[in-house]
Amino acid sequence: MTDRAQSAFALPLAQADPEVAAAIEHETLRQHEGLEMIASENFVSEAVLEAAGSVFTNKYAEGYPGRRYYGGCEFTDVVENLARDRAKQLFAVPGVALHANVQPHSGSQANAAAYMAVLEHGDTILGLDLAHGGHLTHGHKLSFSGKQFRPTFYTVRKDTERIDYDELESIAVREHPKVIIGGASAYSRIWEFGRMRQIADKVGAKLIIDMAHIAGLVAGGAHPTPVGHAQIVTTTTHKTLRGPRSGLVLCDQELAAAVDRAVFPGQQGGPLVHIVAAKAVAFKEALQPDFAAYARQIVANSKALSAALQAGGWRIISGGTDNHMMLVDVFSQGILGSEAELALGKAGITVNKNAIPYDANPPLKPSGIRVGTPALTTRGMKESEMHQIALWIGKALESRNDDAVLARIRGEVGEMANHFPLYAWRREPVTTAV
Ligand code: DSN
Repeated sequence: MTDRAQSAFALPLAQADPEVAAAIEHETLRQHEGLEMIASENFVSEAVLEAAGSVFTNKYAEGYPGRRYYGGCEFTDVVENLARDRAKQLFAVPGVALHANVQPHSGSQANAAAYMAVLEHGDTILGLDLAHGGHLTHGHKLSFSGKQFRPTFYTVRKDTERIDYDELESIAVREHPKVIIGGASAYSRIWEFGRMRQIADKVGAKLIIDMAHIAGLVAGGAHPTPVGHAQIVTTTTHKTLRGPRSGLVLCDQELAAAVDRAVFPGQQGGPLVHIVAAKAVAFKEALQPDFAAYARQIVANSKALSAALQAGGWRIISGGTDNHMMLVDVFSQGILGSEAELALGKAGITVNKNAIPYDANPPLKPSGIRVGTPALTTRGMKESEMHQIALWIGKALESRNDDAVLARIRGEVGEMANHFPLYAWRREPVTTAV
């Protein structure tokens, strides 16, 4: 390496690339100053952040520990084995011989691998309709899952806005799926995994549960586990589980070889070793006793927020929540989800517009917003903060066309956020408007 290249190589980001450095600084401020209420987002610990930014980003490691296609994998094997062992420990169920694959880059790739392990092209799958809270990879026509397989769907009931397991059973009997998929991106009620396995067994299907949204609640004992019911469980690692953005597959030992082959070389090449290392750290954190308290507090905060919004006159889909999130039917008060997202954004509260079941409005201008509590719970907020946030949400939506009011709320939000600091290097109260 020449001296000139050597010196450029060693520059800190702020000097090497001021534009990217500024964007990171602004994003840091945004995360610190606002209220992050997107149900699928969270804040990782300093330790997870450090592992994700480590020199493992430089390493290729196709294969699995002890069976690699590259040299120099001795330390990669250490972190991948730690991640696998900790994932198994975290989701252990007595009597279940669990296998873990920690290499999927994302939840979508975890799902693709799960399907590849047990399905042939053209097989029938049965998942929760995207318009009723399901996920793209559960059979949507624009996703690989809807193109490679024959997708069929179950929905929530119109009156209860909850899954009707009797109806799911009738659909399964009629459609003969080879796989039934449970799990959702926008469903606030407890899943009956045992009932789903009975239905799957009745029609000769395998049960795959995508627990991405609730994995942290499962790990912390705040939601029943799908392990022991589903033959394959997939998840992302960055939502309630509070790890880096990535994926994980858990399965029975008898499917271990098929799942491993489906992840690599079936779906992916080299794993992202820095992210595998960060997953190992996150799983260790989730194994600590205080993670169970965290998971319980996420749900307590969600219930408190839902009740406070209802007290303010807002309709919550299915009448409440059992988990980390809720769907608010803002259109019942004449407001589009897109308008609500914009107004709340101006007030420093980040949520996403979301379709509600049986939505008459289009996806980009739906009737609802999705609101979640995992990230604010990580910051240490509790029920009293949720009550205040419900008041701000109500005021911001009511004043959605009044930028002065929204700016005033944003100031109050920033003040509260400063009492719940995020990262050590961002501890000083932030006053700079971005
Ligand atoms: N995009 C994720 C969510 O927000 O729920 C699901 O993958």
